[in-house]
Amino acid sequence: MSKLTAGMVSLTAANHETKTFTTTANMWSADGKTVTVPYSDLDGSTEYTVNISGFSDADGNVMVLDSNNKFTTEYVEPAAVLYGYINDDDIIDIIDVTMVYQYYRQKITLTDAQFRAANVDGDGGITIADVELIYQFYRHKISKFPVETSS
Ligand SMILES: [Ca+2]
Ligand SMILES: [Ca+2]
Repeated sequence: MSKLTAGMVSLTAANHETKTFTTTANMWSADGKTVTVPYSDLDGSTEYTVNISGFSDADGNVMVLDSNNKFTTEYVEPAAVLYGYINDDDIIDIIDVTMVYQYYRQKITLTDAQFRAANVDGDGGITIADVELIYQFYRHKISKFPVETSS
């Protein structure tokens, strides 16, 4: 009876990230009434708006964009930050100091997790102060970082 049309479903997150899915034949149920959209990798604790467009009826009339549906993903506990542990081992040593210093000197890049672990004074960025603090920790001059004592 009706010919298949490619509808479009997209999810817009509160942070404006958008994931778009174009429906294909194998997403339709046997009776042609239900579309199943597979997805993964949504962010936790995030409200998504479901935008549905592009579906048409038997006469080819295309539906009006519908953005009336929202859902919120479950809260996700943020991963604990292990301050000062930059490379992937269990010790704060000269390697960590060196890596943060090299990042500060713009010689290397850090992952987001490494950046958080390196920002031991809790300000906005990685400065020589972070390098010095990690060095002091390594030399047993301090046993805690400022970011761990505040808050
Ligand atoms: Ca280390
Ligand atoms: Ca810092």
